[in-house]
Amino acid sequence: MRADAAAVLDQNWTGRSTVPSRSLYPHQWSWDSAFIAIGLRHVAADRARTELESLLQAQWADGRIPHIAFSPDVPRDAYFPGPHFWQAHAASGTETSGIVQPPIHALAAWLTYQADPADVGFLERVYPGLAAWHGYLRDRRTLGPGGLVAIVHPWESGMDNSPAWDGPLARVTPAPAGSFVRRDTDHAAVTDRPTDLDYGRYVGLAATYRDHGYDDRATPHAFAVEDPCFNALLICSEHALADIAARIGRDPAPHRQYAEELTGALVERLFVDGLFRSRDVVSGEIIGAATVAGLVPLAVPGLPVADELLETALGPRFRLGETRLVPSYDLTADDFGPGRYWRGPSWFNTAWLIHRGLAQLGQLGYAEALAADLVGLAEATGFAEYVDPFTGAAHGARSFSWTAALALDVSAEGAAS
Ligand code: 9WN
Repeated sequence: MRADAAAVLDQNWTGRSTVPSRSLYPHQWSWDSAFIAIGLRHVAADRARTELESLLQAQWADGRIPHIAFSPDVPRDAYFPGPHFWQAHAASGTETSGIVQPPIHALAAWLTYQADPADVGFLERVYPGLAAWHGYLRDRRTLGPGGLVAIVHPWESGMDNSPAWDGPLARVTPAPAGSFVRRDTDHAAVTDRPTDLDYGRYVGLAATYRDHGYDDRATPHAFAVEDPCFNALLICSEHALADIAARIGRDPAPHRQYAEELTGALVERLFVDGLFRSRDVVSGEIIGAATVAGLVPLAVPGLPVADELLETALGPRFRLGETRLVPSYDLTADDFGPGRYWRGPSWFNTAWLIHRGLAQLGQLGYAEALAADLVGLAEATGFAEYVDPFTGAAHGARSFSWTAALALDVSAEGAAS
């Protein structure tokens, strides 16, 4: 498995970064690169560092790390929405998208450093960019009253088609059908992917943000949501940033303090009936849908409600230990679909995050079983993008980079560190 996983990462390496999939996603994606570095560190620590540093080359002057850094070597229409749609550039000149993805990068940088602790220079190089990234989120994306950060597009969650977005998305005027051409359905099963109506709404939202210069204060955000996965990863990364700061002789205290503030707000604002939910910032209402995003806070160090959350993971909605990996959506929901994008199937990255949480909590039986499932399924499916939570059947892209990287990580010694 390890040799096959390393071969996937070799095939998907472009010289400076790793594409998630040669067919479906031929550029550099933000949170993918972080997960990829977490696995790559075990086989090529230099490439793991380059992966993260090349992503930081795509950072904007305002601190945001865009969700896609476009490769100049790929045809401009290979992925939609491509560079001509976003019309956005990093300070370095790299063409990028204008939205973001969950901030797991500082955690990835800290884990990458631990694979080769002699290279403190790496931490010195990445710390300013990572701190500016968190600063952007804190200063520009604290849109609601409670201190949590908000996403302004479903793609920013990394769980594009989650049922949690259906309510807030219903307010969004879709871009007219025929005003754009999807490319994702060229490479993946149409029945698995988002509907044309939802896709039109994604495009409409992104166009509005673009037409306001990606200025968070000027844009009338029709979609603004506090997502538990996004905020949990910001907390994990603030703890990692504190560790990085301490290692390079800077003050860790502000990072620990922000992590503590966010943890309090996460529990107070989003923990409802044993699970973290999203909150719609526009209406102020909690969104009821029970999704895997609500289990990701298990990875937050010192989470005060971890026991209750673990009960929910083991209960009928997710059946941890009885299903393959962790389903993306409530197994008891009427609209659960085992193959529908982010509406039922299991992903390897969310399983890795929950595995990390279980290991931190000392739940080693559940953690080891999940790790074994992750490695076994990665190999059996040819490193699929996602799987059916009952049968383990492969869906989406194959030779998918984060699947290979995270299987490498959990099979490596000291994986939970
Ligand atoms: C939009 C690249 C990305 C992942 C996301 C996943 C999917 C893109 C898409 O692929 O999103 O960003 O076209 O559906 O949902 O988590 O980062 O692998």
